[in-house]
Amino acid sequence: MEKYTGSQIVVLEGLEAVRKRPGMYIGSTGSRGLHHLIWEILDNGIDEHLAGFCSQIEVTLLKDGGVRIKDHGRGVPVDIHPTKKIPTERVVYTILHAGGKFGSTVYKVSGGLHGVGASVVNALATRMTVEVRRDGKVYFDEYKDGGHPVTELVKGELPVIGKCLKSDTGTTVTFWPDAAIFETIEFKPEVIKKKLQETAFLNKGLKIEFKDENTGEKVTFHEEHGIKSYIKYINREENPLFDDVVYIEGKSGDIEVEIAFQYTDSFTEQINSYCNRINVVDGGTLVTGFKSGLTRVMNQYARDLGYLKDKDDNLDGKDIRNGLSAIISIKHPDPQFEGQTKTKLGNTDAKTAVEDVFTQEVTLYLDKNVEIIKSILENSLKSYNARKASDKARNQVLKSLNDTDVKSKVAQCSSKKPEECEIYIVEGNSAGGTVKTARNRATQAVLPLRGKILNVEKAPLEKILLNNEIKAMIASFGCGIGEDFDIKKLRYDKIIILTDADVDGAHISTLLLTFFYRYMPELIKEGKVYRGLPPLYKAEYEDLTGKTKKKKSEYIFNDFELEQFRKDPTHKIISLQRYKGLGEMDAEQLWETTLDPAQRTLARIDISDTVDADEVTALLMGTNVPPRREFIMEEAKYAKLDV
Ligand code: 0RA
Repeated sequence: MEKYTGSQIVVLEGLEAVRKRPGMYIGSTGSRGLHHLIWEILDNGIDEHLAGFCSQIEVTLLKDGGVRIKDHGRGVPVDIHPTKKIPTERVVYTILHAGGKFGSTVYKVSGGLHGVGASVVNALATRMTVEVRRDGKVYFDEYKDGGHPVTELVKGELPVIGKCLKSDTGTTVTFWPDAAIFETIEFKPEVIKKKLQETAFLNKGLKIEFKDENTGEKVTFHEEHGIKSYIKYINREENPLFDDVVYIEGKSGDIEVEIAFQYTDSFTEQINSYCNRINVVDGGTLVTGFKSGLTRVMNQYARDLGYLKDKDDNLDGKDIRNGLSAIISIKHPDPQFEGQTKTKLGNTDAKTAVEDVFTQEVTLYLDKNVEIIKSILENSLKSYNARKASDKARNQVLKSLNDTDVKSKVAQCSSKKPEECEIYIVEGNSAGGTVKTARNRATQAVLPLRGKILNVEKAPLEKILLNNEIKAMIASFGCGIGEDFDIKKLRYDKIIILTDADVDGAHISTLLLTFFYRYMPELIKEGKVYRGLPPLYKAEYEDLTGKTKKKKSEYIFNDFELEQFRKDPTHKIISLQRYKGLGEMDAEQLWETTLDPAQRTLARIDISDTVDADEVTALLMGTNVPPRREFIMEEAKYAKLDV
């Protein structure tokens, strides 16, 4: 082993600091921190790509737990460093570089945990080897136990272990993470592939190969169209409003801007932003610039194309971003990352740059693609109208929730423990009255509905929400509505819709479910909504199985069951009562058939993606409501659940 010179000792003290507080350098010593080691080495290769010298990188998981990252860049310089007097390669891998890259002219990477330097990886490895291919020679260096060099220098220089073609240049780093530092040293192929895929999208043209020697898996990531392909990938399971992905690039001062976007019929907004390829999860100035540019441009088009009649009328940014998927990727020479996690860009010039480039370039594109503008604007207007209507309605509803006439509609239960409480929403005042008498007052609340709620096919949304019964539901559920909805505040474990088994009953429950889908979709997603299944018939019969005839009675829940019952030779039906409605049952009958948790049958309402929601929505709600593919109702399959 080599004797350390004075300067080497200082160096190793630096790496020792990394080993003492690894979290400070790589965020954590868990799986995330472990993978960070790979990203750190990978970044060096990507920098070479950005500088125009590297078009391929290979990442290989070795059988012995190591990982190898081979780039085809220029190769780390191996000459003697002018001040440190050791091979530059050793400077790179043993001296801490706080942010920024060693004298590199490419875009500086700083903030967060990025660009802490390859020496940090060395510090946290039991072993690391570096092979440099330059000038037709293969140089080699090796470190052990947290960055201690173990290769004997030859006349102060790195040993040459072989020859290669002059054109074959690059750096291969292999390291084995230290199990004494990390909670786990198991690399996860899925995590790595995801990162490599993202890296390929953000570095168009760069070919990244992944190999896992443990499984023999081999994948290549290579995206000729960069972030444009990224958008296609993000939207792969959505319905785009137009086929094209709009792609924009340009420069403003020193700042390079690249933007890709597309719209889908979903109701979400997804903007992924990157500065110097670092995902700025919390956005910041670059996102603000994009948003304000988009809002301005779209409002201008809306006015020019006559979508906005009043010159003071404006589409809200929120409406314009409805269904938007966008990637913003900028390169900034001096990024300032802010916030606790350093995941928000702070540079104000980034806002101006993105806004300027976007506005200028997108206009050039959209002027030639009027169909795209139209579909964006129509989509925005749909959202605008729906939001206006529902905001107004919601505010009115929320204001009146504490009115006594709203509160008095619900017969509450005495328990305040949501996990044991349920609420029956019952069709008809008379049935409601019977349920109130029959129920378990401790845990079962009742909301009787007077007739139909409203003909929602015709009524505008705000009217639906002004309905007192709907208000009573919102008030008694306790979890708000729409954007303010919070399922954690729900006062009941089950919401049970109880209607007559006829057309009107089916209609009422459809209206209720539509309302839930629209404003409280989590209720259905979380499986909180049920349909109570009252019996259709009560049969009095003689049981012929025994020697002595016994008179018995049985509730029958549907026509299929009735058919089976009739066919059964051991049954001699004396009388058959058909319940035309819940109101025909007395309290005792209602309890034992429909309310008693030990005997009743409930059908859980679930969501299925198979129905075309647009049609269902249009049918049920008229034209005032934007379609939502996510929340599609499916009538409960009357499978008997024992709940
Ligand atoms: C500084 C200067 C030069 C190359 C590199 C750094 C470099 C570093 C790493 C780390 C991993 N792979 C790398 N590839 C290149 C250019 C030196 C020259 O040829 O002039």
